[in-house]
Amino acid sequence: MSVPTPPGHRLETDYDRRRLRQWLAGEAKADGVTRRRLLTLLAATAAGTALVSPRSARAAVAGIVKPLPPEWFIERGTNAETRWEALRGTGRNTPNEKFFVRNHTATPVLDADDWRLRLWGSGLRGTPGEDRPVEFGYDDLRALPAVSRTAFVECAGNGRSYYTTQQGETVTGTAWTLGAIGAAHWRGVRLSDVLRRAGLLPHAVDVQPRGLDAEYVSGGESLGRVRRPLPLAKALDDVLLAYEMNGERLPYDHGYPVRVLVPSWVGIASIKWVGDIEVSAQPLFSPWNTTFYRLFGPAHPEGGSAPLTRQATKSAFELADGATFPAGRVHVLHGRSWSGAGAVTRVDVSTDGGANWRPARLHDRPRAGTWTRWSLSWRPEERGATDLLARATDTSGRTQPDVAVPNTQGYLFDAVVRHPVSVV
Ligand SMILES: Nc1nc2c(c(=O)[nH]1)N[C@H]1C(S)=C(S)[C@@H](COP(=O)(O)O)O[C@H]1N2
Ligand SMILES: [Mo]
Repeated sequence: MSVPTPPGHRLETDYDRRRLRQWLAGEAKADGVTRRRLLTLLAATAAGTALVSPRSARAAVAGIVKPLPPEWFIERGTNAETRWEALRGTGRNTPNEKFFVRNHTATPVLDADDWRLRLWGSGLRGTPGEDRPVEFGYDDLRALPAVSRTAFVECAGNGRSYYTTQQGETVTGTAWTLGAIGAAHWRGVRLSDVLRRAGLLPHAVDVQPRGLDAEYVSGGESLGRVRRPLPLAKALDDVLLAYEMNGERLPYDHGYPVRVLVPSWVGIASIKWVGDIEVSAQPLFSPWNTTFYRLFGPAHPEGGSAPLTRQATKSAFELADGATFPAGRVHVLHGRSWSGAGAVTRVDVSTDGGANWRPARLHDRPRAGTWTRWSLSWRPEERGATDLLARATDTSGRTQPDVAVPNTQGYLFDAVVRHPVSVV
């Protein structure tokens, strides 16, 4: 595999984009040029790149700031999926530059010095008045006790394309394979600490963080800014307001300056670029817990299931689709398995399309909220096409089924995935 050129050394257009971003982040000067104008330029250079060079067009989804080398990412509309083969040899956590990006619109390049987090609503004592607002600046958050947590962020639609390719179902949404997940070491403050400091009232039931990215338009209608209610019990349990990712300042694409991090839950709960949090004494609703992120279809209640919470159980090989293996030699297959319901403690692998299974060797101490790496050696003798399969079992007793129960929006695909390879 070729090594991607370091960011910023590739093309002049990259340099332009970077400079504009630095200005937007307050790191460079551009007197007399409005922010709006520069945002327009930033969008234009992203689009311009596509006209200049097909290679960098593949490497620049408009609206994502970081470089997206095609060796690491598959572009999917406004999103970038991590290639599993790019995780081979990385540690337990996903390097920030390889972490998938799921954007409803585009990454806003914000300035921590201007940023404020506003908490408001009927569930707060707060400041007298209807909205009872309380504000925290970036430095206010950094001054609170810091906590760290290792957790994956995974899109609820990760693996969606297998509903179609393995099960023949028609589903809507981004056709992810298995790369809409990453695990990281996050550092920030407890949401519970911030809520208590803001004057949380005992009758509060829901909190709703909202992003500072642009309003999301679907079918010609604006659904407003990305927001999704979180039950207070979860908000007080293990949720962070994160400002660091793997020891670095949170990258722009992953929510700079601050994102919500909701361990084990569907990725949509982990609101990036959080600007305000409504704290409510009444249950809250948004399109993201009504129209989206519920299960619809014949196997589910009329009107849909309850709003999605925990992620499914899944496994993936650190291999490209169609990878080739010379016959008559020993190969070591590597992969990872994870679950939103507990730690993965067992993984079984088949190298013959599901006929025979062997337990994989686990490389990590199983932990809830993140994945377990594993390996298995394989000496293929027969030349030709075969499928590799991996099946995880977690501490809650869940084992990946052969078939996932379908839903119209293709969420929570949990069946064992058939990974095609050939022996040559
Ligand atoms: N403000 C905001 N937060 C957001 C999103 C978004 O588009 N805007 N996408 C959500 C979805 S659907 C997912 S899966 C995760 C993806 O996080 P990542 O881009 O850091 O990988 O962010 C969530 N938080
Ligand atoms: Mo998502």
